[in-house]
Amino acid sequence: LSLLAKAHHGRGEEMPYCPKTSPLIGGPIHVIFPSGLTLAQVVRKNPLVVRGGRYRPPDCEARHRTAIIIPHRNREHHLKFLLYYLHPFLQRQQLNYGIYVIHQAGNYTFNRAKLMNVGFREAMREEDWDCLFFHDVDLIPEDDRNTYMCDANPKHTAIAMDKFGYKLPYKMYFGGVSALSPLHYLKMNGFPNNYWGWGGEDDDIGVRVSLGGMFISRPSVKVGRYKMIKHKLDKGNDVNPRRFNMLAKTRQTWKLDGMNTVEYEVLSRDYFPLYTNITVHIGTEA
Ligand code: UDH
Repeated sequence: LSLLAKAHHGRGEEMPYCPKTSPLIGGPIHVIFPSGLTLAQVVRKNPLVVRGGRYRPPDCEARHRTAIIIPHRNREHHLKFLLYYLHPFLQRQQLNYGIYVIHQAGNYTFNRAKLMNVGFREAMREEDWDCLFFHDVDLIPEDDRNTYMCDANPKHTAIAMDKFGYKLPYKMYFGGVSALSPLHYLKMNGFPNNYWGWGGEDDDIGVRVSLGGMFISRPSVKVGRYKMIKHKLDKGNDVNPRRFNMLAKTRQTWKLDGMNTVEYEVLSRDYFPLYTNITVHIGTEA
């Protein structure tokens, strides 16, 4: 393989590829939530991040292109802390990356998984990402060695959260943060569109991984550590009482509902300094 990457990035010069393991990775991160932190301060701390929350390493050609997809409504406070930690974290990993916040318009019941489908399509429309991280807004990674790149199989990275005592809560758990390549995503027909309200969709997604003929890959528990920003169940995201019935039928429904059937209307696309915001109308329960 040539040591020099082609100058397809438009910067006009050829640059060496970044090393396989970034020399900037430092290991554990001490996560605290500074009071009074503002988005403007986060912008100032990240001078190399450009419009829409995009970044590429300044002196080497990244080996990986990762999009972060964040489902969102009414959690600006959490988003600020996530951006505060995530931008430097991704930069230390020498990634070419972009951050997309998929904002559900209106007050109807929240639908996390459908927002991920929207994020997948809208992010891929802009760039040939080779990995997508589906990322809850309230989970802060606590170790740099948790690399935001894809594996040969769909990867679940939020395996050790503080709220579960830094252990996997159950073997098939696939919630919080996961990483799929476009090929993985399409093999499992994306995520379900019809889990409205809290719960079940993450387990459905876990089942889709195996129905799509794949396995769940995971980092070690030392590395896949996350701190959750404490909060209560949101208004408009009540526990979904149908989740167990729906989950029992994933095998019958996964090919009929997912990326091949997702319908939505983008209301706006804003290229903010730290992220691309896509506000979307995703409809209501059938
Ligand atoms: N989300 C929003 N807005 C909402 C609901 C959910 O942005 O109104 C997003 C956000 O990215 C969040 C994710 O969807 O991280 C998952 O939703 P969640 O945080 O409500 O789910 P989780 O299982 O928490 O993490 C459940 C909170 C229960 C609190 C119980 C207190 N003991």
